Amino acid sequence: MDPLGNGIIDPGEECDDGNVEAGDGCDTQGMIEAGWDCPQPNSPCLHVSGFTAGAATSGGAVGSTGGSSYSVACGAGQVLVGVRVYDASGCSCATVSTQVGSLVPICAEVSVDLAGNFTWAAPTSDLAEIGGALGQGAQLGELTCSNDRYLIGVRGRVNNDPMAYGEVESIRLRCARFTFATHPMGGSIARSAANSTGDLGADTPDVNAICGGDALAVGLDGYEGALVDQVDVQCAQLTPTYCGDGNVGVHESCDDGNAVAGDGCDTLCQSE
Ligand SMILES: [Ca+2]
Ligand SMILES: [Ca+2]
Ligand SMILES: [Ca+2]
Ligand SMILES: [Ca+2]
Repeated sequence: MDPLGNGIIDPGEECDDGNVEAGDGCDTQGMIEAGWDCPQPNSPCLHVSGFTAGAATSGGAVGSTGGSSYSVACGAGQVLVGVRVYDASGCSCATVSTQVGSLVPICAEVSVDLAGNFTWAAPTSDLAEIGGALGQGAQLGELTCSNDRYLIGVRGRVNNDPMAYGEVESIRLRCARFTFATHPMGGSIARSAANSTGDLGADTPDVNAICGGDALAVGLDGYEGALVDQVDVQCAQLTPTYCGDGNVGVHESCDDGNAVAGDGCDTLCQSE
């Protein structure tokens, strides 16, 4: 009997979904296709439909404690992809003319295409502004990771001028690409090396707060006084959600127990 498509994972096969058709997660040679997982032999494969973020832990901080603490987190199914930064309006507390007076975190929904590539669409939410009364100056600009990358940390310079309190003086984003490996449960998610966006604020960045492992940023904690005193990056590991497992995950509008299109619920578990 031909080992291909016999429902048993034979030597040289990564999967066997009981057929020799491609495009359903297990190809004509018994190899798992990009964006899919095939946890059960002789059963349909499951398509990765998105990701959920686990519990957040600190990736480190830029700046000093002081003022009041804040904590902002992206909503379910969302992660941080950027920040909007405002200058310190009317601040005579430092000798520098430009520093991070306030910032607004920007979140977007994690999505995955049919080939298993991570992308994000237009940001879907603005969270509360971080920073005090002096923070509502001119908009210095908006930094976002490119839409095939996600925020994994920030890099900034702390204001060490004699009359200052160690506020965040400048900020840049650290971004990385995430990919879903084409191997069964456990191969999961890999992260590329970080690249940087440009700087908003004064002087040269020199302090890193960055997520470790394959984690990415889902929120910001820290302290705010008249200015942004500290930014603490909150990080979380991603866990894939699957279309075809019968559970309607956070990125799915339906799950009819298969990852087949044409029956009202498509391959990424979106209603048709
Ligand atoms: Ca086989
Ligand atoms: Ca197949
Ligand atoms: Ca599902
Ligand atoms: Ca379906």
